[in-house]
Amino acid sequence: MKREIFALGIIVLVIVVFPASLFGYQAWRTKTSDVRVIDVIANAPNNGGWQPATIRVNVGERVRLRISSPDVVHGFEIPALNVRVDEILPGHVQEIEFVASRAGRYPFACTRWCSVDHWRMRGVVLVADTANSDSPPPASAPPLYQQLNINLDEMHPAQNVPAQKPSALRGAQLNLLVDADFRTNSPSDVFSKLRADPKYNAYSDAQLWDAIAFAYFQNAGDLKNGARLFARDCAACHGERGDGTGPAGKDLPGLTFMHPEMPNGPADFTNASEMLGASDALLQGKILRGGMGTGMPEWGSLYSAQDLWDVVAFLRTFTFEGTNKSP
Ligand code: HEC
Ligand SMILES: [Cu+2]
Repeated sequence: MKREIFALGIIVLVIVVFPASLFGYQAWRTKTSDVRVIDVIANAPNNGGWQPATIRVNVGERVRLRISSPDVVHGFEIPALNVRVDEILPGHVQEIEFVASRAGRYPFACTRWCSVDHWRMRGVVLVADTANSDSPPPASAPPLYQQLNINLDEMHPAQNVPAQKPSALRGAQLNLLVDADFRTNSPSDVFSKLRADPKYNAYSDAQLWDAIAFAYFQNAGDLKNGARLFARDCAACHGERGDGTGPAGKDLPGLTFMHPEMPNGPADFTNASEMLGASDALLQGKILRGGMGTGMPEWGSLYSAQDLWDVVAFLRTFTFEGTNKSP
């Protein structure tokens, strides 16, 4: 009796289960065959960087990236397509799928400080539209610094420097809401205008500066997002406290040549006489274009316009304290 049940079991297995699993396998095959699978290797830049660094796909195509890292932990992000893998551990394969609905160039980057050269670890997804090969990319307005004709390579010392660090919190208590456009005017220019206005004669210089700090954060970008981006992308060079002492900021190519006054690293955001002479448009321009003959990377291809304004607002927290929107 036992033997018969066993034999029956074998028959069921051969007649039913095996074909069914084959059938399932076929179904699985056809399902995955309309996915374009691309293997991507993440290596620190001095080990070869992204391979491939240019990924070519078509509009509407389902793409699956299989990302692996032979060396250290990396991250992967295609910001404009909202594709993100926070952690690619050595020896693991991370898979992520996306469909690009519009033709274009979509830069991607590593989001982890994998090495001193980490910020060079970038690549691009090229999405082709095979049906309409000539569809032009959507036009976008030139950045504000270009509209205003600001020369990013000029020094921008502040004409007015406060004796103490301006405080948005003290400014809030003054009940003095000044009206100023910080995108196009530097805080120092705003101060000049207010100081020349007899309406503010009753206020001391320090009070005007506090009012400026308060007014600044009233309309500034999202400090939380700015803080996140700064910690992820900038602190390694500019230092967590913004004072230019980050470990990756040392020995940058061109820095000591272009800036003998910066022997220890890049721009110091706690330096009021530098920062208060810059409008937001100027800072945004420097961040989006990068360069300046130094190791400052460009962020315009990875950040949205809003990201750029948010990180600029966060930079102001190094010279203005006591924001009423806590980061
Ligand atoms: C690889 C190192 C490095 C990284 C990463 C880096 N920077 Fe810089 N940055 C520099 C150097 C070097 C300079 C000095 C260039 C100059 O001002 O001429 C600089 C200059 C700047 C300036 C100009 C300051 C001024 O007073 O003119 C701004 C603003 C700036 N960086 C913002 C950022 C932001 C925001 C990030 C992150 C999104 C960032 N940087 C990431 C190296 C770096
Ligand atoms: Cu990296």
